[in-house]
Amino acid sequence: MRFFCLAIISLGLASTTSSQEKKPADPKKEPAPKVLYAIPLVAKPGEKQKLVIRGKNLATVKEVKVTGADGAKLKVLGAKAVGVPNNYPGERVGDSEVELELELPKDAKPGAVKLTAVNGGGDSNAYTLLVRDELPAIAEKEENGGFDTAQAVVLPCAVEGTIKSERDVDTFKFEGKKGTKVRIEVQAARSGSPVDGFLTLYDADRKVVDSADDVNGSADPILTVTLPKDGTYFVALIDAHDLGGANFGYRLVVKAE
Ligand SMILES: [Ca+2]
Ligand SMILES: [Ca+2]
Repeated sequence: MRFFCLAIISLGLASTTSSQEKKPADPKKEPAPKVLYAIPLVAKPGEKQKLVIRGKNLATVKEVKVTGADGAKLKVLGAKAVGVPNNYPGERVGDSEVELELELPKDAKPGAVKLTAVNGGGDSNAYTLLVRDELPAIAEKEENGGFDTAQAVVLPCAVEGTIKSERDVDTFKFEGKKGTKVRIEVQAARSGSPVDGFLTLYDADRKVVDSADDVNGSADPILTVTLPKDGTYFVALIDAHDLGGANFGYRLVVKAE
């Protein structure tokens, strides 16, 4: 009887020891990567393009998966750590990047294409790539820092631009008709861009018609304005914190509703 009890106790101890050995902690395992945003921010369907994805723990990434676009081709060209300038929010700007060659099919759908970076620690978040839609795409052209150098655009359009340096102001102008309801929207922070957009609409007399900063819980401003008269209107976009850099991309959609 006594022997029987001892046998049970010793079996119990043995089983505890072996389950601890099955789950060893691995202090050498690196943290999984995190993808914050793409440079350029907007991808073009149907074209082979170079793209950089910026984020955290990306320097050791050798594989990036693309989903949501049948027939998409992706090649990793390289990965490295990058510096974060002083005063910049490291969590938003990222400390490493991967360079890719990406070819999306012509029918790639906005909102559907996702990129996942893989390192020894596992998979990153699935980053939703901003993809061009049916709106005419326009490249922002510097210098466009004021009323006199505003870049002329025709509605509807989607400007692809960069807040290229600290205190960069990007100004656009369009011809409007009294009573037209215009929607001006920045797409940046929702796609992970470090840009915290601030939009101001001015009339031909350079008087403020309306402005917007953060809308619907996002740093991306949206302005919806019924134009008060016929004439030229100016749209000025800045970063709300006066930050900027080559990786501060945005898409600015201007259209009549
Ligand atoms: Ca600019
Ligand atoms: Ca904002």
